[in-house]
Amino acid sequence: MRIGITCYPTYGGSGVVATELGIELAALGHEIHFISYSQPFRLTGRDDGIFYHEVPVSNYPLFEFPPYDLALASRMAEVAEFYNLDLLHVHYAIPHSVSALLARQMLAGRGHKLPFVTTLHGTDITLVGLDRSYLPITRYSIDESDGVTSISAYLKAKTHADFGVTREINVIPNFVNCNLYEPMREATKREEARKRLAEPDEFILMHLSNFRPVKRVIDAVKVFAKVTRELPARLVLVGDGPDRSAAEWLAHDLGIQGRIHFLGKQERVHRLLPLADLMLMPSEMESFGLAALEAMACKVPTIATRVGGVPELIEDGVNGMLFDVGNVNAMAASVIALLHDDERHHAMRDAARRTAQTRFCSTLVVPQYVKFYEETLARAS
Ligand code: GMT
Repeated sequence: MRIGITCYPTYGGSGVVATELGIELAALGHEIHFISYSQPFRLTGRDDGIFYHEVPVSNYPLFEFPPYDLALASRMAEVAEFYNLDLLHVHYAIPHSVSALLARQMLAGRGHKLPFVTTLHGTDITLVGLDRSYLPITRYSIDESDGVTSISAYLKAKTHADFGVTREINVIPNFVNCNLYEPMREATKREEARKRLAEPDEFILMHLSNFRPVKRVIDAVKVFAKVTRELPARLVLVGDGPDRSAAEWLAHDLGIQGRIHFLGKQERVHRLLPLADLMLMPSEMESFGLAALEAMACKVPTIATRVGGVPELIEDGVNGMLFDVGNVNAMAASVIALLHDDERHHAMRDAARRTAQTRFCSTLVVPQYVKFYEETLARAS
């Protein structure tokens, strides 16, 4: 198949999923065309069968807000026509599915069928999409999509309930490449790599996000502050975003800045994650929680909040632990108890990897997308 993929190319889980999907599909022999305003950050240009088309957004003094959605629709239609695309797959409904709808209509007039699939990721439904200025058009573009998928059963139910959408939505969960995201096999290599972050007797806690308020990175620092009073430990914060400076100030005020590494945005998180003992994901909301899955594939259990689609991934006490949002005392107490209990920690590490391997590996999930495309194309023809 020749597939056009549109996503937000900067940091964010939906862009990661879209990019990894494109890479996996290309490896299966499909031709993939990314259409976006900049190259998706995890796309290194290394793969055969992958093309990238930039969307130029020209400005004009009259435009206080340059109309990206229109430029995107034009580019989608152009690329589809020029490369004879079979379908478009847009990630995050706003505004991508509206642009895809326009592109489909533009081409229909010229006898080119261009069905599109919309994948719902999270705040396009739970936050931004609920804004009255976006809700009617988002609902319309979801209804008009040739196929709709959501990344968790939670998000599917939310879309039906909050948007009044009645159409079929297929749940296709987030996935991870279990051969790339894996534990470090050689203990000596792992010990060697950990030395760059911590002393040999110290535990490593990690947090990976785009530091938006919804991720509650401040809670991660608060949990760590309690843990480090009881255990030798370091906190490694991977990513960047609006709450980074607040987290830095908090670390400073608590006198623990010397025990925290702020690594900023990192391209090769699959090399960092296996070095951790635990992952912290104290989010206000996660429709799935891709960062936790990536950690789990590396044998790193996650201390997470019981929100959104997270319980579809994390089984409390088995492959990770779940808490109420903001309950930093309970999170810290459980981290301390778990790290004191080597046997339990090991069992949880094994269970985390097993969950990733048996339910969320790209080899299991990507074929679900391929099947869904085939069904969508058959319905649209
Ligand atoms: O919806 C968002 O907040 C944006 C999106 C992103 O680009 O980071 O995150 C969502 O999509 C991820 C990939 O499918 C999920 O793993 C995240 O849980 C989800 N974030 C939220 O629901 C807050």
